Amino acid sequence: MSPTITAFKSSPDRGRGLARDMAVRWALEEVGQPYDVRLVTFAEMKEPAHRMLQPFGQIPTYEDGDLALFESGAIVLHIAERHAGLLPDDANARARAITWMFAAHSTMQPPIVEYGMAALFEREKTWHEARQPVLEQRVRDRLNELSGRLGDADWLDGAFSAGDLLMVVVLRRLNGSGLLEEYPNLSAYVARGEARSAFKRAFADQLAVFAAASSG
Ligand code: GTB
Repeated sequence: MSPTITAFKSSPDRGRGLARDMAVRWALEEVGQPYDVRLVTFAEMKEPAHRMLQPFGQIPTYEDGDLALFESGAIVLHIAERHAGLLPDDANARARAITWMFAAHSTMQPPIVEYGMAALFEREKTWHEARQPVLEQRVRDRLNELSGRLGDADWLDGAFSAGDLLMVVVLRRLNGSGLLEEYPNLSAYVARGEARSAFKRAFADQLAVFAAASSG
């Protein structure tokens, strides 16, 4: 039996691959694990049945037999531990790759999400104009540090890993902001991730869902 994940029936990102099922789809594609998708509306995500799987009423979730998981990072880690291809065999290299997964979600993601949310939902607030440069600088500080660490390497620590997968997914949220473009090595890093065939398949699949919802 293939695992089943949940995703938006009609994603507010209009198929740009920014919703968090993207990381899970990409991980499953990287390891060659077929999967099913159950599409949910915003209303369905708030129903008790979905909250049994995801207590915060969000996507994505992951079900495989009697295992049910939520949190995209935990799901990607589970996939990476179950299948070859996303974590190195060497114990220390594996621990470092997992560290990069946490760095993506715990260190890079918060200022990036805060910046994106402000741009999307707080434009009309009286304090928006004063706050935006502060949020922008917080993102720049992190990008600067990450850029320095990546240098001219292809990936963060040797071969492509689940750490790179989550980092690329997080950095993609800056697409179109102009901030990522200030760091040519990070732009190239994201482009390298997006050029992977597994990414392309995952992206095409989530885009097809949005296209179907828009045409129906
Ligand atoms: N920490 C959780 C995880 O990583 O799994 C966060 C999950 C999450 O934020 N899910 C969002 C959700 O279900 C969808 S992805 N939101 C509904 C709700 O909370 O009611 C976040 C997202 C939404 C939209 C865009 N966008 O339009 O660009 C990008 C990302």
